[in-house]
This record gives sequence, structure tokens and C-alpha cells, in this order.
Amino acid sequence: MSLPESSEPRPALAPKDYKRDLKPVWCPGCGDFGVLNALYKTLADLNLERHNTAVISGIGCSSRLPGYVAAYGFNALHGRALTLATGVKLANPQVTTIVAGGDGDGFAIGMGHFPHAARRNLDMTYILMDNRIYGLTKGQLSPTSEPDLVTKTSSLGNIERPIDPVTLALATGVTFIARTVSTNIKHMTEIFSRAIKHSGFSFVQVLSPCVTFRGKTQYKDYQGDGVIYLEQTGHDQHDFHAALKVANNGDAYQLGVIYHVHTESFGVRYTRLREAFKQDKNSAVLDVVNDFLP
Ligand SMILES: Cc1ncc(C[n+]2csc(CCOP(=O)(O)OP(=O)(O)O)c2C)c(N)n1
Ligand code: SF4
Ligand SMILES: [Mg+2]
Repeated sequence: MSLPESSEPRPALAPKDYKRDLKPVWCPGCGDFGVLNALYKTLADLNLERHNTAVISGIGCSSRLPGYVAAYGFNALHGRALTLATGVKLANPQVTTIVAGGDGDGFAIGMGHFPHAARRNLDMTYILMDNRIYGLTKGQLSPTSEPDLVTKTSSLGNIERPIDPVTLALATGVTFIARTVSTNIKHMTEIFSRAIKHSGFSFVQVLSPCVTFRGKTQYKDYQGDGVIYLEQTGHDQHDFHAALKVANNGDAYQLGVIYHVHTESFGVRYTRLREAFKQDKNSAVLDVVNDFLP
């Protein structure tokens, strides 16, 4: 996160100050309400300036989220949230850039953009509101839908293997990876806050039930033995191999910070490169470029 420098202390904003008058049109009971409330709380906890915050999404029920936040916002084309957010961040690095959207938006049509956002390590936060279904278009399979799931597009059950977004994030080099659940506002708020404060690309998978096309099953799955809070297990979030083990172990959803490493963000590297170029057009630039190489 890049906070603008200011000598004047700013008045604290409350969660309600980040609400817009527009009321969410989500179905009663949709998990996305929890995500939105946790985001309001996070923005207030971090006391982020509304005119220096941008919330970007694609298309989907979840992608309606920017419309409900009193900050800059944009509904990009379906699957193009990360590309648009990349432009926002490059154009104005001072803007705290938050991307939100669904499993279909991010991991079907938008999948090609994820590895590039990860490898660039731009300083932004991507919140995946994962209901494991296409909600807006009325209940088709998504790339994160479970095997055997019966939907409108899989009347005999899903015969495809799902993508695990956290495993994919690990494989593509994301520098902060976490999982949380939309029924636990406190946990979500803590995770969002850490993700936004991370300098570099942060990814948070939120398990966010779709009551209309998944019934009550997801709410049941995300409680009791269905979830494990990593802070209670002694998980080492800096250990890549430990992160791979807990990402998708099949027994329960592991919640918390799964992986965290510090690597210079794109913005910091780029600034260093420019400074080096100003000072010495040849050797200093080479020094910086050599630093980038593995
Ligand atoms: C280019 C394009 N292709 C397809 C669509 C139709 N479409 C809109 S939202 C969506 C999927 C939504 O699923 P997800 O991203 O998981 O969001 P959810 O509604 O579940 O929150 C699809 C296929 C579209 N709007 N644009
Ligand atoms: S269809 Fe599902 S994801 Fe969309 S608003 Fe309704 S409950 Fe939420
Ligand atoms: Mg979805």
C-alpha cells in the first residue's frame, strides 16, 4: 500500500463513511454482504482517503461491489479487472488499488491475467469472492466448482477438476496469499488489512456462499470441522512448502495467511531503475537490473 505523505493529521473515517447511498441488490443471505462490510471496516481501520482509493472489478454479482463503496471504482469488462487495475496503479502509484470479483471473472475468462499480475508484483490487493459458481448468469459451473456438483451446465454432475486459487497463487509467485470466509467479519477484516498493507501483489480468497444457486450447503461446509484457522496450528507463513501443503489438503478449508514473502514491488523497482538512470546512464542501471535477476 502507498499512503500519500501528509504532515496534517486526517480526521478518522468510520466504516459508514465508505458506504454509498446505493443499496446492494444481492439476494438476502448472499455471502458478498459480509465481504462488503469487512471491506468498509478495513478501509476505516486503515483510515484510507476515499479520493486515493480505487476499487476495481469485472462483471458478476460479486463484481458489483465497487458500486457500493465511496471511493473511486470501475466495473471493467468481464475478466479484465486486473488489467484495468494495473493501469490505475501505473498511472497513479499513490492510489491504494483493490480488485474484487468472482471465481468466473478471475479464473475462467480472466485467468490469463492472473499470472502476469502475480509476476509483476504490483502493489495491489485482489479479493476473490469465491462462491464456486456463476451467480449472475444463474448457476453455471465455474472453474472452482467441486467435482460431481450438479448445476444447470452439469446435470449429471461436474466431471472437471477444480482449480484451487491458492495453489495457483503459490505457483505463480504471489507474494502475499490468504484465505478467509465471509461469515467471519473479524477474520476477513484482519486479513484484508494485512493484504492491503503488504507492499506488492496480495491475493485473498474469500469463501463467499451463493445461497440462491448453492443452497445452504456452503454455509454448512464453512463452519465447525469444515475450517481450520492457521493461527491455531503454528503454520509458518514464510515457508513455501508448508504453504503448498495447507493450500488444498482436502480435509478442511485452511483459513489465514498461507504465504507471505517480502520481494520488492514493481513500483519500488521501477523507481530505483529511474533514479539509477538519472545518476549514471550505464553502470548503475545495470546494477539495478542485475538485482532483479534470480
Ligand atoms: C465477455 C463476457 N462473457 C460472458 C459474460 C456473461 N457473464 C457475466 S458474469 C459471468 C460469470 C459470473 O460469475 P462469477 O465471476 O463467479 O461472479 P458471481 O456472479 O458468481 O459473483 C458471466 C459468464 C459477460 N458479461 N461478458
Ligand atoms: S445469485 Fe448468488 S452470488 Fe448472486 S447475489 Fe444471489 S446469492 Fe449472491
Ligand atoms: Mg462466482
